[in-house]
Amino acid sequence: MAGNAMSAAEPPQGANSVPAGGSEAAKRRASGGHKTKPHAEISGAGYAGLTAAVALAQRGWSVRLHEKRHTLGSFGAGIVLWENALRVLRAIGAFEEVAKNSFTPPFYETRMHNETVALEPFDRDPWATMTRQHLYDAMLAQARPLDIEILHDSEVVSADPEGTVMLASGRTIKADLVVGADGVGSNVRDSVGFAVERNKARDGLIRMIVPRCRRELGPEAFWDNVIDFWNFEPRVQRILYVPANDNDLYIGLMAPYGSDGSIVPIKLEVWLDMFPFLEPVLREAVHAPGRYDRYETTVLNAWTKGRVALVGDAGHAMTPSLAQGAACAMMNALSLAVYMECGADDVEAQLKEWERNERPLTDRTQRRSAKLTAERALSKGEWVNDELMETMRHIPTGASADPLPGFPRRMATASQAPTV
Ligand code: FAD
Ligand code: 5PR
Repeated sequence: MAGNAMSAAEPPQGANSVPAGGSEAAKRRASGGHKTKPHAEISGAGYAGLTAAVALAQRGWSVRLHEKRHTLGSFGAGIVLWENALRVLRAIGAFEEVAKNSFTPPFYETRMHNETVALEPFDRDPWATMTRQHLYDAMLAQARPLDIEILHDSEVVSADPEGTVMLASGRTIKADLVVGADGVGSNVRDSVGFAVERNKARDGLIRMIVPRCRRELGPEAFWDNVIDFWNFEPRVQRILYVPANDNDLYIGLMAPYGSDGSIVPIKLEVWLDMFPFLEPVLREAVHAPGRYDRYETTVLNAWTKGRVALVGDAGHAMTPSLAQGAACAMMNALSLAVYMECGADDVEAQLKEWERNERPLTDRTQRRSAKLTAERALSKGEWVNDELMETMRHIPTGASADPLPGFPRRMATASQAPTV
């Protein structure tokens, strides 16, 4: 299908499908008026693609962003963002809007068989929970006033190192830079040809948004915490309970691949017999849309080839144990734009520099996260240390080191929380 430009002249088709860039900008491009600007084609309007688009446009690039789906939006229910991701959001101008409808629970609690084994206040480390849609909308709002053309129903079929992208519509476009931000199944990656090492974990999870059920759950203050409920007996099942704002609860139901716990819609009895105290939430979860995703790590021989750069899950998908997949996607997309301040001439050399300097931290993060996942080590609640927090505390290239206004924040009820 042909790509459809969203111009300001078209009415938005709902919250997920809003115009970005203006019709004036589109007209200028159509008449070739952007020739002095270096030009980027980006495949995939997820968090990586949006960050790259905004950061490149902020640096004087003309940008076209292709999204294969009909609506712009985000799959995956809720998300936890740490300080590094919040810093990237500030750099692209989305921090204040994101912070508004986000939450910071008083504690990050870990329970084994419903006994508290860890209770982390994170007094030093800014973090926030939110729905993915809220995060996405705030990022998209930053793209709107910039010189970015967003096309929905526009699938990138392939690309080549000389900077050409081929669309499903049959159209071929030449660019100074091609960004493959098209997720773990990236067409850009697979068509350009990178060696991919894939590691699937034994576990995966179903993610959903359900109502907070605050009253039904009970009066205890701990229902405002993130609570990572692990059970190893009689079988391995885990519920990650994450208040995302006043109304929405993000839950991740983890179970081994192929087990009864991986079935969607969830089988109530499979979860209720191990987590009876979450009954109101589980009854909601039966009807909530969700999908089981097996955890996966992908490591590539390179992130760049010629004028092509891969960013986000296309280049470095990781398990979520450290909650750093989207954070690394955003960091690498921002730093990519910083390296592209060179303009069109030096793109290939600068991409190599970008990968050489920026990649090692992501590599370490992937390894650490995969190890935690493989060992189901979050169940011990002992993952908070300087080594594992390295990525969260990293100042992203292109972001300010100034403290984030309002963070770390303590929102409520800390004094009523249980003691370990
Ligand atoms: P995606 O989000 O996959 O976006 C890719 C986009 O490209 C999509 O919109 C897709 O439709 C589009 N697309 C695909 N192919 C094409 C094509 N050929 N042409 C055009 N468009 C295309 N990270 C965190 O930081 N914190 C967390 O708490 C966290 N929790 C997670 C929990 C789970 C269970 C999982 C699996 C991941 C979690 N992550 C977390 C990681 C995070 O979700 C991903 O790393 C992040 O979404 C990657 O963003 P992306 O933009 O690279 O890819
Ligand atoms: N941490 C977070 C998360 O969303 C998940 C995990 C850890 C913030 C998955 O939802 O280990 O599965 C995890």
